[in-house]
Amino acid sequence: MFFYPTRIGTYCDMDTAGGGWTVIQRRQDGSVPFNRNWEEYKLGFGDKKGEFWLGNEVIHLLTNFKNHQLRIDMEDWGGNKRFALYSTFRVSGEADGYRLHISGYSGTAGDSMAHNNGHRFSTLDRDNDVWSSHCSRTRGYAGWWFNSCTHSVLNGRYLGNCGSSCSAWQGVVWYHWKGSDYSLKSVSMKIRP
Ligand SMILES: [Ca+2]
Repeated sequence: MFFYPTRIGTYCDMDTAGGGWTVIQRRQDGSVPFNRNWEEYKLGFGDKKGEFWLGNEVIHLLTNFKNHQLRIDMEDWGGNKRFALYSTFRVSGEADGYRLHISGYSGTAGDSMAHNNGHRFSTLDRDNDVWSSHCSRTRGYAGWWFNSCTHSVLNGRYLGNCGSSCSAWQGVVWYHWKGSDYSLKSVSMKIRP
């Protein structure tokens, strides 16, 4: 039995692509704010039946315990669905800033995570990105593995259906599918050994 040091428990997805996925993030209605500090992203927040972030510490422990893949499912406001699958996904420990190690893209959404590979996690109260500004504060106060603030910001603000005229880079952004001015209707991130 694996001990999960997270506030919210885990949610298992048995339906998507063979099942057996542990969901680590979900956005779907804007009911949970994602403009959270380092400690909140570390321990997790939200509601496992709704919107949540599982927590960097448990994501680190799971992905260091065993090699994992990451799948990201997204939907736009027209009901179109795309996904991105990464064959390798690992998050290092807090001492290393929960650094992201990701590779092996396949899928239909485009690769908006390659740019984040090798970078530490940043939050509104911690600037670990390599850009001169504080990416979290200029990208919807998201917690994310920012490099120079692009190309994915899945923990940005839930802006709703603003079409292609949302405030640039503020929403739930996956650049290689919808660009920087579109905020997705729903997204979920899930991992599997
Ligand atoms: Ca910076």
